[in-house]
Amino acid sequence: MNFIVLTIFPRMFDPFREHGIIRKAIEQQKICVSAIDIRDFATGKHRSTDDRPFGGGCGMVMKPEPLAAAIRSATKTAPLAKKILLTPQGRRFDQRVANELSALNALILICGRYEGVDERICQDFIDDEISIGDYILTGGELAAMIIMDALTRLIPGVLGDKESAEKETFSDNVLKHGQYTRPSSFEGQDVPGVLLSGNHQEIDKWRLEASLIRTFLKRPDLLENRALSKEEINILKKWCIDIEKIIHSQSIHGPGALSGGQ
Ligand code: 4FL
Repeated sequence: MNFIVLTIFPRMFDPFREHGIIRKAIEQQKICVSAIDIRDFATGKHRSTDDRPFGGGCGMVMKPEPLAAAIRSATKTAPLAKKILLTPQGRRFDQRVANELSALNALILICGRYEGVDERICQDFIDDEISIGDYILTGGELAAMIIMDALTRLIPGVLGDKESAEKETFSDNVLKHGQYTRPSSFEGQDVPGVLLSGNHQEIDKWRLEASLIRTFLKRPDLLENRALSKEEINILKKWCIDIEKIIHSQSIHGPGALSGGQ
């Protein structure tokens, strides 16, 4: 995957390139991350990339000419690249969008700064607008890194055996169960015995149940979007029955039965 980032802070991407799986992916030529300085395409004495908004108001707007020139230059090196503007006004980035974009060969990621980008750029030079969440950053650079990071780990061969198979979380609308490693007892807390049993059928059962209950407690919204298997429905039904038992016992011996109070 060829990532071309257009930014006024290209050096922000140096540490991104130099660590961990991203670094390895670059070394293995699975990805290429080039950060192009929009200022290189600015003209005039001050090479400014921003200007005051027509109509007044606070903040600065990114000028159209340097951005257009930078996008045209990047498009020359990657003619088929999808041109994505990072902006809080874009469609929300999630694992689905990550999967969708990971099918592409090249992305041009345009990092806006200041109060925004001249509207004529958004209209004529952009294929897609993406937001990483409902908050305002100082610029799109971190959003671009997040997108590149999420896409890189989806590229076949980028994650080794040690890290792989993790693609499940979120794309399947269920959270991962708790994980444990040695020691089996840590500060008085023991690893669930079943995980030490070596019984893989029981371990799988425990993990599925732990995933489901965790999703129900932490992110019930995800569960609503999951196509539940028969086994999963049975697990949920078992909880329902257990909870009903508790409620039933309360209505017999329930609050007030002993104290006579409120
Ligand atoms: C981009 C926020 C993507 C959230 C300021 C400039 C942003 C952003 N997702 N804030 N770009």
